[in-house]
Amino acid sequence: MNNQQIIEILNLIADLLQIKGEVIYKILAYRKAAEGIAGQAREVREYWRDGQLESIPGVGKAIAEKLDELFTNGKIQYLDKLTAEVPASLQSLLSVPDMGPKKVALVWKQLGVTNLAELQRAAEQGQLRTLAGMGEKSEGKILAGIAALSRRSGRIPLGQAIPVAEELLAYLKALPMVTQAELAGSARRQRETIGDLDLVAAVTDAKTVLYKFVSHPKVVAVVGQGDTKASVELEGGLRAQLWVHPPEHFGTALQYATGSQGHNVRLRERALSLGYSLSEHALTPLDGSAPIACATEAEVYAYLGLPWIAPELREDRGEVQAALAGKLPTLLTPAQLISDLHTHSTWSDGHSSIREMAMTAREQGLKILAIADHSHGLGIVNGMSPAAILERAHEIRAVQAEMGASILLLHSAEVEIRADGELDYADDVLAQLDIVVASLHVSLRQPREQITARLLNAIRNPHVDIIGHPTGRLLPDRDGADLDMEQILPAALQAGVALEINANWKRLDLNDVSARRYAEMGGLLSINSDAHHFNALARTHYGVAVARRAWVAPDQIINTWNAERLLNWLSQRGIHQSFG
Ligand code: DGT
Ligand code: CA
Ligand code: ZN
Repeated sequence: MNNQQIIEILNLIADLLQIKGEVIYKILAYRKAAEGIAGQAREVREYWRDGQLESIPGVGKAIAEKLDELFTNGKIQYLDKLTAEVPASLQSLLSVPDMGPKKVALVWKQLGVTNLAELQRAAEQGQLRTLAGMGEKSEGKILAGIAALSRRSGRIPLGQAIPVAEELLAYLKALPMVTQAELAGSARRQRETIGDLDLVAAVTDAKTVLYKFVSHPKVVAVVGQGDTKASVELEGGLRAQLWVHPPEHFGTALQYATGSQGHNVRLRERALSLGYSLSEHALTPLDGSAPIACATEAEVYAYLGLPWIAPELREDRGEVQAALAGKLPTLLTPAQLISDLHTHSTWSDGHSSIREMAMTAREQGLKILAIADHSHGLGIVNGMSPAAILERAHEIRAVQAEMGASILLLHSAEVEIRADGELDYADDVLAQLDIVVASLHVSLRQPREQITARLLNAIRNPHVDIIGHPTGRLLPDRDGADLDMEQILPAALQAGVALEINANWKRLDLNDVSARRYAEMGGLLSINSDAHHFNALARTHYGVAVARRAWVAPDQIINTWNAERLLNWLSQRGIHQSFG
């Protein structure tokens, strides 16, 4: 139980009291305690252990008793009582942006609203504006809030789920009754977001392993538990399920649980055509002879006359046909990336110096690093003026001199594509840079035609080499710009511009589908960290996953090129007059 969770519990109590219409001082007591805890660097659990809960500002005797109960029993009876008194559907109204406990209480008591559907109806019928302290405007906001809520996918970015999966896997692998444990499902296929985590374990004692799984400290609720499978909810709302099998079934089990469902359907069709039925337990000959157990995935594919297919390709996007024809793509690996061409330093909104970035890049085996600080345009914080580019050049040269031939530093900028489609720097400024990234950050909601024209303008500027995070989307739920890719991709191809696969797991932009389209046309792509701190330089493997899911040949990723080839490409694109 960490401080953040305790704060949420105290605020929930306050919300419920407020919905119920309790006296205000009681409500404030919980809010003040939550604020007091928010100001603590130390864990509340430590105060509790030392018997010092009441030394936390805002925590009096009554609340200290409740916290004591929470640490001792894992729950607070008072909260259970409150949640029983206030209908759960009513509590869910709190998740509507703009619906605080005060408004929830008001619509409940005045209009009898107890759930989302009723709230929506009341707002649509103009009933909310009749309530004290509300008007047409807040009614509109609530309607927009309900719409936003229903658009939320409930999916979790891959980069957020993977660390949790790794922790669970390490925990399972440490158990003596577990001989193997692997990630499966969409997370193993490296989809950009995942619905839930799927884990598969080969075990010698199913019951004990499932029991251990549901008692992991991160588990907040057990959703289901059977003889071969358990499903849990983890801290933060992520769900995970574990499937256990005897070691001799591990291959079929892992294959099944990895999916995708469409890929599995194709494999079962293939199995049937060869006279087998395929399940998570075995390959069973249709002629009635004994089932064949497969301990590895490779065996499953081999029995079906197929090479092993990488999980990233298992989306029923032609991979089984390609495997049959011996035409599976050669996939990129993280070690093949030797440059990072979109990074920031303290010269714009980065938090590390050029020297720190260069040292870390070299430690990680990179041969080329482009420092691409933001341009100074409207709405961009701490961007570089053209004069600052010249000053920065001195510093890049000094660090380059210190590092010698071990790494090549490139003078770059992430130039803003302004709302009117113009670039932030004039052509003579762009011409001073070794390599130029152009990106959209502002006015992403322009109509399709306008924003497409804006990006086309940047693509056609001969100084621009890479389009950074082309759509501007943010995972899981903020859509990117409404770009017409049918215009963007051919134009980029014609201009010879590389489109970025931004490796930040909140972006992964381009996505796998557009990246595959562009690669099939013969276009170039660039996988970059967009690091704003030297710590973030290493995290390009999610970008590699997108490239793999997009079937991109490593040679079409410009970050696999050595310095000679990259510089050659840049000089053929002309225009640049290096500082170097
Ligand atoms: P998600 O969790 O929505 O990101 O996507 P997945 O692919 O992880 O799907 P999930 O969690 O519903 O199921 C995990 C795997 O189990 C899935 O990838 C394949 C297998 N599976 C689930 N349901 C079915 C099914 O109805 N038919 C087949 N063939 N496989 C299934
Ligand atoms: Ca899943
Ligand atoms: Zn950036």
